[in-house]
Amino acid sequence: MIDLHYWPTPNGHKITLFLEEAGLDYTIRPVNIGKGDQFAPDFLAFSPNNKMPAIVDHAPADGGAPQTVFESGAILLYLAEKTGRFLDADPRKRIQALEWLFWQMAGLGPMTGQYGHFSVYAPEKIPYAIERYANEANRLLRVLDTRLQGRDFIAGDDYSIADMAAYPWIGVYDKAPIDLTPYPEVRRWQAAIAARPATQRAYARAQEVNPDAGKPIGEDEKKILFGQK
Ligand SMILES: N[C@@H](CCC(=O)N[C@@H](CS)C(=O)NCC(=O)O)C(=O)O
Repeated sequence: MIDLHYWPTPNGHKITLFLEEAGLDYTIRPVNIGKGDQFAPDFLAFSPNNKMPAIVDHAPADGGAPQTVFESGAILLYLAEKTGRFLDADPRKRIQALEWLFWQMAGLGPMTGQYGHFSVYAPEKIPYAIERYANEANRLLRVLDTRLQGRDFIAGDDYSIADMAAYPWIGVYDKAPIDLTPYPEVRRWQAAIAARPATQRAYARAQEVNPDAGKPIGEDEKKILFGQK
């Protein structure tokens, strides 16, 4: 049994995408980040960066004490190694999936997140910041589109943790949509993942946990999320 400490955001979706695909037994432990649950000492004890997702695996492969993991990329890698799924065992294929997993963690996620912050949430509109991150998000979409040419999925023929990391970050801001018209491969890939039954189950879980998932957040939540020093 795995406890998933989760709130329905793009980084949270990555892990429900995996767990639903793999059919692993898991319990969602909601971490309402707009209310400050991420600062609870018992959460910080295993997720010291005060962010979700994080997991506690009560049945780790070595049969020992529960294993905790924070950081969505590390969680995806942990789950792939635990189950032997969604990460090719062949070293040359495996490293390709990991390249793109790290690309998402260091590039697509943070840059798109900053684009969303300055476009949707920032109290003042700073054109330089919006343009900077819009350019970077678009550059990354171009990189992804090029990678997907001639491939069903990011790492090749098979759906992998690289796809699960990237998918939730595409088309994420309804209030500041990025036009995907120039990226036909991304659109084809996005539609294929959206149609997977496990994807639909994962996003249904999101709605159960927070029916307002994906909607703009309120002023109190902004203070908690963006007022940290
Ligand atoms: N690099 C982290 C980022 C996780 C992250 O940014 N989580 C956000 C929601 S998407 C969060 O928990 N924020 C709470 C806070 O910043 O206090 C990961 O991929 O797990």
